[in-house]
Amino acid sequence: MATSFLSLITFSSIDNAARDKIIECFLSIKNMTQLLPVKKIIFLTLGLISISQSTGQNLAPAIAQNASLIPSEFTQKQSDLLLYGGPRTRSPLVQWYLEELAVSYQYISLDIRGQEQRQPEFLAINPMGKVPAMVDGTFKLWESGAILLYLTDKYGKEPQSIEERALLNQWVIFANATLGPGLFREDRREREMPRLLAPLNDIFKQQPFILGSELSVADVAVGSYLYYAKLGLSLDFSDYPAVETYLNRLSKRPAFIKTMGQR
Ligand SMILES: N[C@@H](CCC(=O)N[C@@H](CS)C(=O)NCC(=O)O)C(=O)O
Repeated sequence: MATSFLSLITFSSIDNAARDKIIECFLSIKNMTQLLPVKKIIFLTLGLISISQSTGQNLAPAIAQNASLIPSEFTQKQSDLLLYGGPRTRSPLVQWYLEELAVSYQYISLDIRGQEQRQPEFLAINPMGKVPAMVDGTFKLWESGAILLYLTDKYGKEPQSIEERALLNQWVIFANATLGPGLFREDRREREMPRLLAPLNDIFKQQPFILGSELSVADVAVGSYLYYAKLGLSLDFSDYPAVETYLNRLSKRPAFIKTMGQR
């Protein structure tokens, strides 16, 4: 909870004096162990109003803008997992998988245009300054594919063998290293699209998901790139009808609608 709240303060556009006062206020309230959470909220609200008056700064916009950073105790959502993303980025694909796995998490949306991803606080999480990035307890991880595979290992159905796990790696790496560039890089698209989509079409003619009858992390990785390409680049997949059907199937899933579908 403290991490989330301090992130809220750190990423808010308020001045340092106000920020220090808020942190001081938050920490003193947090340490009042005898107080019920609801009373803590009341105290914190009163504290923020008084800081707002004493510093002459209106804190409401900063807090409203960062509503997603409100810590778990306040939202009654118990989760140590923080996912950092931003508008018009690929972070919804990780959200999609978190929703499929029913893992509780807090989503922190960075202002990418405002370069929040280049601020020291975020560079301490991902020194490359890119989203998505994840913090699970004290563990930090970035690169969407690595995050997906971590989530599968921690929360997904256990692979039966090294070979089964290797197939998940294969598809996640394929999505990021081959399919993504093949569809999104204009200089490659004409040559790569038929080479990549025809075999995918053959797979989906045989089975509903990449590895058979059930959705796996492979579908989240591959399906999201196909979806981004179709939606963002208006690519015509009509030569690959089984791929179209596959995308329709994915896009009807509640976890998809809640995340990718909101993009
Ligand atoms: N291969 C990385 C790509 C990460 C990436 O390029 N993220 C973009 C958003 S989709 C970003 O953070 N851009 C901001 C920047 O480069 O400053 C992954 O899959 O996570």
